[in-house]
This record gives sequence, structure tokens and C-alpha cells, in this order.
Amino acid sequence: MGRSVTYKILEEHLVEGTLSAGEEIGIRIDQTLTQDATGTMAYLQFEAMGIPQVKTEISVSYVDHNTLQTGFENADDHKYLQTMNSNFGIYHSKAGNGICHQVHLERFGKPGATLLGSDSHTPTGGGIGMIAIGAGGLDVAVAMGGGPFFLACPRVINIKLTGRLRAWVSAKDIILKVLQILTTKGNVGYVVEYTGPGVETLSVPERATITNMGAELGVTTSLFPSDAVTKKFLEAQGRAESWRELLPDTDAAYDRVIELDLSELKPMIACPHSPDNIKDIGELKGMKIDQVAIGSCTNSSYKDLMIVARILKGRKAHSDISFVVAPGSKQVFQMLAENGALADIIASGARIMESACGFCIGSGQAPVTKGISLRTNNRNFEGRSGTADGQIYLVSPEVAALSAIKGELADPLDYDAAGFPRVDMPEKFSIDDSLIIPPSKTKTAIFRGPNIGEPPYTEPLADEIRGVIGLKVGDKITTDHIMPAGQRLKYRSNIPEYSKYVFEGVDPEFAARSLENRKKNIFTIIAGGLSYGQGSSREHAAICPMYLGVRAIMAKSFERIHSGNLVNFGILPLVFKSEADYDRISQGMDFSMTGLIEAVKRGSLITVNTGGTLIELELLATQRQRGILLAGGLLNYTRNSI
Ligand code: MIC
Ligand code: SF4
Repeated sequence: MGRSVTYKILEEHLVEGTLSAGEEIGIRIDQTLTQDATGTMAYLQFEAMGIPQVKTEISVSYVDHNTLQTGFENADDHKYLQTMNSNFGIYHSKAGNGICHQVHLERFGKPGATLLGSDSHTPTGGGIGMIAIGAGGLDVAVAMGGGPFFLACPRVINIKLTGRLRAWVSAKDIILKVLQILTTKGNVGYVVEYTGPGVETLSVPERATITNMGAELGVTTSLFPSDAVTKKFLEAQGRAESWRELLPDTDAAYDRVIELDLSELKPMIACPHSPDNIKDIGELKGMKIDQVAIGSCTNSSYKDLMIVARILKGRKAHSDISFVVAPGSKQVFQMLAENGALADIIASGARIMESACGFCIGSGQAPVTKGISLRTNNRNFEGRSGTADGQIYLVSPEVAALSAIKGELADPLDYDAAGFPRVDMPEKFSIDDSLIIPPSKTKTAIFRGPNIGEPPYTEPLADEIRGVIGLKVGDKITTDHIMPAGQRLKYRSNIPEYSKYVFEGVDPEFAARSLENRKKNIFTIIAGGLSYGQGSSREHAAICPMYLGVRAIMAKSFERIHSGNLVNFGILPLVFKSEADYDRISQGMDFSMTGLIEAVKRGSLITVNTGGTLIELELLATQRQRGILLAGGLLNYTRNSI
């Protein structure tokens, strides 16, 4: 049997284990990326490991999530990052240079390489034929130190693309269709690999839109082959030497094959509050809207924004809506300015935002109360926009631009196909890396303002833990529920402060109650449903609960990045042996767990005694992860092994 692109890259990078689906493997990481909101913790932890220089081929630190600098906290974080990066061999992409995934694709991505990023949308790099994986900051810190990244050897879903997209249907509609088929649940441990004759009809940024939002499936990553289209893209970025061809064997083996005829797809929309709540635009067209926001790492490439500019040219945005546009990178911004497209966007009445995450992470542009907002990003979780009852719908840039003009949801299929603005990829991108600061050759002082805390301290696993079921939640709890971003983002480097907001939108008393308990040695368990920990890779969703005294999560199932983060910070991810037990638990019950050290060592079932009722749970951890849990987290474990 031949090999998929996925297995070809894994084979080249395998350092531990064997390539047998489901088994734990360790792979060498060539490149890493971080962003400011996860980066400060990642670098504090890297410093705590005592390794003088990164050992990767290239490590890049981006500032893109939190650039508002309202107060000193952001500015302190940025200065810490720049001065720290300079000392440890890390490239630093300054605020204003663009969103990490967009810039990494443009300037650093390399077919066939592995990339580990402390951001769940790192799989954007799969658009250029990389194995690009999102993980917690501590995992990225270990990879920077030359340690392998451990993952379950994936099963591969092959999505075979045929045909060609019709006018007005876009890459966003492909991934929305895939989300409709596969949903956001039940895909842990899979990689999605795109093949088939339809692949060559898609440019690199279109492929990257698909692999980016593939994160919402909960898969390990998604990727495309590296072909002549990839080569042209890299040549246009002045990086021809980074290209290599990487195609699946004609008889490559896949675990599941899904055929998708691009010519049959329609414009689609993801409705509140989940990226897999998909409808055809036709079902909702005419819906009155309050806001349109175009940008984010999903849809802010040169091609995306040129299409938007052509649609807007000579037209005005509807007076009832708030309309914002954020180019994904300085390169995109500059090219739009140079060719005049920016003037068309400005003339339409759009507010032009910085090249940063901005509205996508709830950092500004919160919609009006109960407001309906059409956005081109990838997540529409409840409350993430900054307005608790905001109704966020996810669409393509084409739908967003047409709707901005109409003031209501527009169905592009009502427009003439001949009027669709076809935009070619440029022969040459405008290249100016002056906002990417290379590391310095000499050691300089590292800036640490009052907002820069200590890396979190964890204790080895206790043999006996007692406490209370502090919270019971339902299915699909996202890390945005656990650790809100938006206005609270500025506390990412300050664990005691950020911990005050754990589960803020779900139970505002949870944090204070748990911390009080912890002071009395009463620890906390959280009970959850299916797919606990969806979404963002933020390891704060493990660190801050740990700080409050959370020692275990019992859930029906977990998402990959979050369960890894829980282990990294010494919290036990426990899966109900019988899902019916979930119903036997209620918030406020006392619990005890005994004989934990032996049980974790042996990997046997863990029994939680809640008021006399015994609940059996499986520990979701490999042998290596059980060692990490015993040590009280990955930092202790790594230190012990150094
Ligand atoms: C996101 O889109 O949710 C984020 C904000 O980029 C996160 C990272 C973070 O919370 O800092 C992610 O995707 O991992
Ligand atoms: Fe930034 Fe949004 Fe992309 Fe996350 S999903 S990296 S917040 S633009």
C-alpha cells in the first residue's frame, strides 16, 4: 500500500514509537510559532527549563492577539517577548506585522516540515503541505528545547476534491461543508488530507482557509499536497528554495474517504453558537444584520481582500450596519494600499482595523446587544465576541461584502455569475520583513514589568484527594467558556489575576468559591459532557483551574489539545466508564479519591467516591503522560529528566 502525504512527513520526523494508528509517537519539530496571548507563558516556561538557545530550525514569536495597549499590560508583555526572544534565538514579529498564521504561511512555511504552534489554528500551515499542529505553550517550549512532540499516531480521513468552485462559492464554503459532514465532535486522533483533481484549482491561501478552520473539527491537523500551485506561491514570496514536491502515492492508504464535488457546493453559513451549525445561505437570506467584520486568520489574505475590494468598489456599506475590515498581514495591507484597493474599501465606509486578531478574539468590535454579526472568522462560540447575547454567523468574504452593502444577509447566487470578481494570485508579493526582528548575537537584558508573573508552580500528584464537585457543565464546553479572552486577555501573564475569571460567563462565583476551598485543602473536580475543552489551545484553561485547586475533570469525552494541557499541569482528565454516571453526579457533592499514585502508575481505573456512590473513570493518559501526572506536570517532569 502507498503512503499518504501525512505519513510521508511523519515518517521523516519520527523519533519515538512506530507509525501504527492510535499508538503514541514522538516527532521532531522543525519550526515553532507562538503568539503574544499564549507566548508569554510559553517563554517563561522555556526560561525555567534552563536551555540557552532554541534548538529548532526556526522559532517565531508573533504579537497579534492583544495589540490594543489599553494600559501598560500589553506593552509590558510585548517588550518582555521582544527582549526575551532576542536572547534565545527566536525571531520576533512585532505588533502590526500581522496575524501569526497568515504571516507564517507567507514568510516561513515550508512543505514537508513540521510546525508546532501555541495556537489551535496552527494547521493553517497545512495549506502549504506542512504537518502543522496546535498545542499548549508548554509543549511548544519543550519542542523549542529540542524535545519531541508526542501525539497519537493519526488515522487519516481523505477528502477527495473533484470539479471546480462556481462563481461566488469560495474556500470558506468548502470547510463549512466539511464541518457539516464531520461536525466538531468525534474527530479526535484524525488528520484530514485533501487530494484529488479539485486541489489544483485552489490557491495556497484558499487551501489555508480550509486547513485553518479544520481546527474546528477537533482533528490533529489538516493538510494539502505540495504541488505546482505551492511552488508558484513560494516563488511569488521570493522563497522558491523552500519548495519541494510532496504528493500522496497513487495507491495511498486512508482510513476513510469522502468525495466532494466542488461544482455542487453552495454558499453556506455557520449559525450561532457553533461552527458546525451549518445552513445554506438561501435558507436565511434577507436576515437583517447589525455588523459585518471581515478579517482573521481564516479569511484575510490578499486574494480574499481583493475580492472584497472589487465587490465594494463604487458602492457604500448600508448605513444601519457597523462594518470593519482587518487585513491579515502587513504584506496584504501594503499591497492593497499600493494597488488602490484599500481606497475602494475605505470609500465604501468600512472602518479599517490593524492587521491583528482584533474582533475575532473579542478584542474590540463587540456587536450591539442581541446584535447579528456576520464574520469571516472561524469561531462563533457564545460570548466570545464580547457581547453575551451577540449572535455571530460565519460566512465567506464574498457573502460578507455583499451583505455589508445590502444591510441584510445576501445570497451571492442571486447575483450574476459574470459579475463575480475573479482575482488572480500576484506574480510577486510585496516583501518587507522589517517588522520581523532577528535574534541578537549577544546577550541583552530581558524586560520584566509588573505584569509579567512567574511560571506556574505545580506539586507532584497526591495519593489521596478530597473535595467537592465544584461545577457541573454540559456538552461542548469550549476553552473560551473556561478562560474568557476579550477584556480579560491582558492578564495572560498573571495567573493569580487571570484565575479570578475562570468560568466567568458560566458561574461567576466559581473562581472565588474554589480558591477559598483550596485554602482549606478542599480540592475541586469539574464534571463535563462530550467534547470538553473544544477550541482554543490556551493552556490557561488548565493552569488557572489548577491554581484554584482543580485536580481532576470528569467528562464524557475530551478534545485533544485541552486534555494534553490538563496533563501538562497535573490535572487528571477522567472519562466516565459509563456515561450514565454523569447523571448521578450533581454540583456541590463531596468526593474523595484514594490510592491515586498506584492507580496512575498502573493506568488502571480511577474510582471517585461521591457521598458513598462509586464512579469509575478511565484516565485519559498514555504511559508517558502518566509519568507527567505523577511528577505534577510537564515542567517538573522535564526538569527531572534534564
Ligand atoms: C483562538 O482563536 O481561540 C485563539 C485566541 O487564537 C487561541 C489562542 C489563545 O487563546 O490565545 C487558539 O486558537 O488557540
Ligand atoms: Fe487570531 Fe482569531 Fe485566528 Fe485565533 S482564530 S489566531 S484569535 S485571528
